[in-house]
Amino acid sequence: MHDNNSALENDPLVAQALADEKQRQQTQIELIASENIVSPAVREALGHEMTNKTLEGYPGKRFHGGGQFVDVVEQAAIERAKKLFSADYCNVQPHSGVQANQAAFFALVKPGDRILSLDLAAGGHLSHGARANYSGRWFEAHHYTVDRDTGRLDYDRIEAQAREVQPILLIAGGSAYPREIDFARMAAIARSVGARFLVDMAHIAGLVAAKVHPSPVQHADIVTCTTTKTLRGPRGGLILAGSDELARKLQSAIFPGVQGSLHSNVLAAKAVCLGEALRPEFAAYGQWVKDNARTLAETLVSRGIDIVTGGTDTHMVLLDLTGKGITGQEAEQALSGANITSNKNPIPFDSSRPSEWVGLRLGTAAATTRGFDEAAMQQVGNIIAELIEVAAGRNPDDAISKAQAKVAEVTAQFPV
Ligand code: DSN
Repeated sequence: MHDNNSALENDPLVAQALADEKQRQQTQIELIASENIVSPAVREALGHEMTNKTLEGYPGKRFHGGGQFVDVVEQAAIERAKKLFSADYCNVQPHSGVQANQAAFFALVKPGDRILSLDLAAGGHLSHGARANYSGRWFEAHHYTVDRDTGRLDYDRIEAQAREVQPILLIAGGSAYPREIDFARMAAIARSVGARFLVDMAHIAGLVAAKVHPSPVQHADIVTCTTTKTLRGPRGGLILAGSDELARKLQSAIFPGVQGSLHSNVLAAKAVCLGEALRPEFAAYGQWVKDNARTLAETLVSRGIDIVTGGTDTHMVLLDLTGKGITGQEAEQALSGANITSNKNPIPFDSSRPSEWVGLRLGTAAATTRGFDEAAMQQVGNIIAELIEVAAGRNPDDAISKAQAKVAEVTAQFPV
């Protein structure tokens, strides 16, 4: 039941949903690759009265009065992000990763311009020119994909395609590519065709911050990311650049280009999360996230489950369930029955219908924040392998209740 001393006592519906969500997070294993568990300090900033403050503009140049304390947190977030990512430019106001990308487009391309980005099924992102997204309608979007055999980016082919397409903007990064990207090579490809180069490092920002993944900041014209995911911060976006060249365009692209007033409390929470990411413990956390993903991938492979690219260099493991004869949705449901949360995902060259996708995407950022160690990740991998066999009809249904009991054991060991 919800807490009767809560400020929400007059809204039992919301109070109960919040209490239930807290309990859900405690009793399940979170493996959605875009999720994490923020610190109490980030939550305190998010729930602060600073949320009451309306402001437009930038520190020292606001359109409303009373912004002196928001200026402090926004400036701190900017300075911390610049230090963390060795960037000369940072804008911390994007409300999301999609809006950060929108601002990058606003600064670099015009409607109708050609853009070249990673195909959605191969791990790209909706906001990089997918047909269902505004970016696919406003720009002439072309997509590169991965090698059919290895599942990895084939830079020679991307280069040949870039020569053919002659994009104004080349984009790297996305939501489901589990391997390191050669940002230097991608930048060289962009330069060779006179294109600008944008990297969306939303998923790997925390790994880049921890210096356990190469940084795109010195290679790209613009880097965007979310502060959620591996960076372990509030919901929101960032824009970074290795030089000040595009600073004026990017400032006006966010405001007044694609956003109005800022989210003051979120800026405070971003400053907190960036401060946390500057601490040495965060570098250790980043390495641990990667180690856990590798352990998870190795355990699954040892249980006969195919992994796209055969493994991972990041926090992410993408299962290919073709050989199991089940869809990602069926696997997601089987895992969910035992309190493991994941998401169905396309794999390269997959169907365009989500119900037919044969991928399941897993990520280790949230479980690592809880303290899951190698033994726990092996246990999780084995539980998942058993549940996939249930979904494939090769394990009895009571395997789900056995898996549930094992999940309860693991989650009790590592409280949120
Ligand atoms: N792009 C979505 C994901 O990766 O899950 C949300 O961040």
